[in-house]
Amino acid sequence: MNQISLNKILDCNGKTLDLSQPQVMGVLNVTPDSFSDGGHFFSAEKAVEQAQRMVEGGAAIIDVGGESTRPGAEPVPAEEELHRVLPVIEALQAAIPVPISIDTRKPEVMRATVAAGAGLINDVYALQAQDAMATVATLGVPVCLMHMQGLPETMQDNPEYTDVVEEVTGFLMARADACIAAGIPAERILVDPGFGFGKIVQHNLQLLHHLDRLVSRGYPVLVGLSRKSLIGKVLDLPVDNRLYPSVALAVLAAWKGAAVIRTHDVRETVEAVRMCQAVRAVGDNTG
Ligand code: 9MG
Repeated sequence: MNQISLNKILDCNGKTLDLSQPQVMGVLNVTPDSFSDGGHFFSAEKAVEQAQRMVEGGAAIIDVGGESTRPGAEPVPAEEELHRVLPVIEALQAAIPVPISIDTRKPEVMRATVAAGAGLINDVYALQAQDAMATVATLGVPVCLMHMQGLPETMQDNPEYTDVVEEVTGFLMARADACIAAGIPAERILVDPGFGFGKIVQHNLQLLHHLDRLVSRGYPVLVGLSRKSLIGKVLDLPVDNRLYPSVALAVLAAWKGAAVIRTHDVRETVEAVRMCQAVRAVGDNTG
C-alpha cells in the first residue's frame, strides 16, 4: 500500500491553510434563494457578512458554491454560476483573512474565481469534467477530489458497492495518481469520501467507521456531514434540527483523523472539534 507524507501548510493563492490540526470549512451557498436584500434580489453584502461571522466563529476556510449538488439538483450553466459566485469572491477576497474555496466542477469557473482570489478548488466530480484536471494543474492552487457514485440527478436511486471503503479509497487514490501525472503536486491534493453522494445510510456509516483507512493513505481528508440526509434517516429529524448530530459526526471524523470538516454551523463545530483534538493530542501519553 502506498502511503505519502505531505507538508501540512497549504498555500491557497497567497492565504494559508494550516492542516497540522483539524480545521473547519464554512459553507457559503450562493444560490438565488440565499441572502436576499430584503426583496427579490441577492445581496453579496449579506453573503460577506455571513462569511465574516463564520470566520469569527473559527472557520479556517470558506467554501463558496453557486450550483447545488443536492440529490435531484438541476445543473446550472457556467455563465449563471459565475454571475452568482464572482461578485461574492471578489468581495470576500479583501474582507476575510482566510482562504476561499470554490465548489465547482467547471474549468471556466475555476479559472475566473482563482483569478478573483479563490485559493482552493472543491470539486465533487473529482476533476472528471473535460479539461478540469489540466486547468487545475495550471492554476497552482490545492484541489479537493470527492468521490460520488453516479450524478446528483440520480445518485440516490440505487447505489451499490461490494466493499464501499475499498472502492471509495481506490477511486480517490486513482484520481490522485492521475492528478500527479497531469502535473498537480501531491502536496496540493485533498480527498473526500463524499458522504451522501451515491451512498445509502449503511455505506455512509461504514465510511465514517473506517475513515482512518482513507486517512492512512496520507492525503488530507476533507469530510462533509453537516445536516446530511443520513442524519435525517437515522434519527428521523428534519434538516433544521440536525445541529447536534452534525457536531457529533464532525467529532467522530476528527477523531478518525479528518483534516477538514465542512459545515454550516461553524462555531459549534469548531468548539467540539478543538475539544476532540485536545484529547487526541495527548496520544498514548499517560504520564
Ligand atoms: C459541495 N459539497 C456538498 N457536500 C460536500 C461534501 O460532503 N464534500 C465536499 N468536498 N463538498 C461538498
